[in-house]
Amino acid sequence: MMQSGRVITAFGRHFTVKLQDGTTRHSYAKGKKTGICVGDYVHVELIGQDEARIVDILERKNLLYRSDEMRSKQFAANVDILFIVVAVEPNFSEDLLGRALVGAWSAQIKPIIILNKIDLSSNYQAAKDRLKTYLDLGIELIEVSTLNPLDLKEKLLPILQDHTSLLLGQSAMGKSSILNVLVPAAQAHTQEYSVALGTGKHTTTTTTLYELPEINANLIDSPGFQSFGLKHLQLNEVIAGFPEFTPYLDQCRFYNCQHLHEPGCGVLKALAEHKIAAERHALYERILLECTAPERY
Ligand SMILES: Nc1nc2c(ncn2[C@@H]2O[C@H](COP(=O)(O)OP(=O)(O)O)[C@@H](O)[C@H]2O)c(=O)[nH]1
Ligand SMILES: [Mg+2]
Ligand SMILES: [Zn+2]
Repeated sequence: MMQSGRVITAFGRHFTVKLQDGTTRHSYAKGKKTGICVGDYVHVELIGQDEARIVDILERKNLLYRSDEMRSKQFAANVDILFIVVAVEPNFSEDLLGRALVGAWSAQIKPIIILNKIDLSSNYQAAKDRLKTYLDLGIELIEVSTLNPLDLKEKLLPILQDHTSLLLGQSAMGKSSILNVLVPAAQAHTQEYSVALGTGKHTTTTTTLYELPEINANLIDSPGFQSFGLKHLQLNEVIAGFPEFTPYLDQCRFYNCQHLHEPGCGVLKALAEHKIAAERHALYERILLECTAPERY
């Protein structure tokens, strides 16, 4: 019998699929089918009482990649909102924040920055100052402390409602603490798993989609996940990650300008006039060079 459902965990070739009746099934990919990931809507064939075989992936709204040392791997699909968790302390990386924004905007996902640990008041203003560049881009900022869980829920639950959101943050920003406030049932699952695959030992992380049924919300967490893979992006997708370039793009002399060294480039002119932040253009250049470098295997 065929049914539709959504992939809520992925672990190698093993998946958990939540069916429309609310039950979950341990599922396998049919034959050589690959590329199934958390957040995918799928068709399954039911097998026995509690297993299923995934036969089809329905069309995706978007698909996100995580980077590892070697290359990018797809890991989540059909995401509406990206929450980027930064903290008053320790200092957050602007490189990672900028990359997360490129990942979100290139995939038509709304980014929202969560500034956590606002109870640490002595460094609060410095953190706000470092965020100014991003707030000037029009990104929404939510300020929370996990020491005040009621306030945190009051601020975040209305945004989560009716959407699939992804939580991202470099370590020590408080991502697990926030997840545990929003989804108490997540507590047991936030550690990383290690499995033996074939002859070699690999450390693998499980991406999990948590449900908040009262508000029809889904929250995806991927332990150990700090940065999107961006190497698959095309030039126009990287540029979409730098919305402050937009007003100058039509001033470039060449229609295929990469805004790196070209004469008559509107973006470089704006950079020279300090209308574009130097660190932002430097990040653009780093990402673009990574995208055009050959992949290593
Ligand atoms: N003062 C303060 N500490 C926090 C807050 N949220 C998390 N922490 C602490 O920050 C550290 C890192 O938190 P954790 O949730 O493990 O961060 P993760 O690495 O991003 O998952 C832990 O010691 C937490 O207790 C907060 O709102 N205020
Ligand atoms: Mg954590
Ligand atoms: Zn240009």
